[in-house]
Amino acid sequence: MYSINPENASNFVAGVDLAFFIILGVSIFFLVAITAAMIIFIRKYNREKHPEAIQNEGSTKLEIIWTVIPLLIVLVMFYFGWMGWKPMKTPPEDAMRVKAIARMWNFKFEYENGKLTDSLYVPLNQPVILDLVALDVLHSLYIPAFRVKEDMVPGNIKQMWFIPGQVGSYDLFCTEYCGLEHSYMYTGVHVMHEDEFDEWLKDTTAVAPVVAEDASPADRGFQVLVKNGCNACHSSDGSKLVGPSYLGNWGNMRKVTAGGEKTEVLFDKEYIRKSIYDPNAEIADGFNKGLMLSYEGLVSEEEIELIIEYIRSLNE
Ligand code: HEC
Ligand SMILES: [Cu+2]
Repeated sequence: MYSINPENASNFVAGVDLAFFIILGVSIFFLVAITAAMIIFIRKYNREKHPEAIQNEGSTKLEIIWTVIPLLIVLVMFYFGWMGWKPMKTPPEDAMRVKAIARMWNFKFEYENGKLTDSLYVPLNQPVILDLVALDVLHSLYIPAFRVKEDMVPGNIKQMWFIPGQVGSYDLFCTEYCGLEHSYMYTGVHVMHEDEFDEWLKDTTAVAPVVAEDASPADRGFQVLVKNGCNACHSSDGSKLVGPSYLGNWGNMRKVTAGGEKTEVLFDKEYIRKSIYDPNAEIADGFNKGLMLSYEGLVSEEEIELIIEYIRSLNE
């Protein structure tokens, strides 16, 4: 149904590369031609040979030539660019859908059965539509090997689609500067054979973090923090990142701003729970509002218990 060149990583490679090489070819041609004309003119019309300058009062013929020829060239460029770009905007109806969720500073991919992963997995030769969700600021999802790139705009879910054409792993990263740890928004897309992919998709345990069953609650709590990308903004050694460190606050009084007023609250279970589900209700002193988003629905009550065990263990 969908034809694909097996040499290509996606169905868009041929179209984008054709436009790219045509534009590159035109540019190289003019670079050489203009440089050569300059050198020839310097030799031919220099002062020794032409002591008197000649004034040309215009030439309609020349004006038409240098308007029409460039116009034709840019129209050729436009045509190939358009032909490479247009199919990107018309995804097929029967494509598989994956939700790509970006937040400072990681990607999450959610499949139709609820499976959640850090990197993208897709089946070979099957069209895939990504619904692009940005939770906080502008991000942009870029898969260079597939020749696809699209901005991710908060409050405006855009789509991107492609048909992977070759089994393998390719780079996938954020290409819109989105803050301090933008460069960490770097992961991959893994193209698998269809039967392999179906097996993988069914198995919802395969990507659960590898933590030993008998690990202590604190260790499991740390894994929850890793899994959710919390450590991009919070350290465990007392250093100040985007948010406060986990270290040294447990059981103390915390200066916060709540409802516009400065107060103090006890740094306890309830405060941690509230900080995760409703981060902007009480803003820790010295930090900014609006950077941390609620993890309600992403981090469960049980996982919060484990996080609390971890934060508490830092005091020991
Ligand atoms: C984009 C950066 C960012 C990410 C990601 C982030 N946070 Fe935060 N967090 C902040 C900032 C900034 C504050 C301070 C402002 C506030 O209180 O809302 C904060 C505050 C907190 C506090 C209160 C700390 C204190 O000392 O008062 C806790 C607890 C917390 N975050 C836990 C988490 C957990 C757990 C996660 C992951 C599930 C997480 N954060 C992800 C930025 C982030
Ligand atoms: Cu980003």
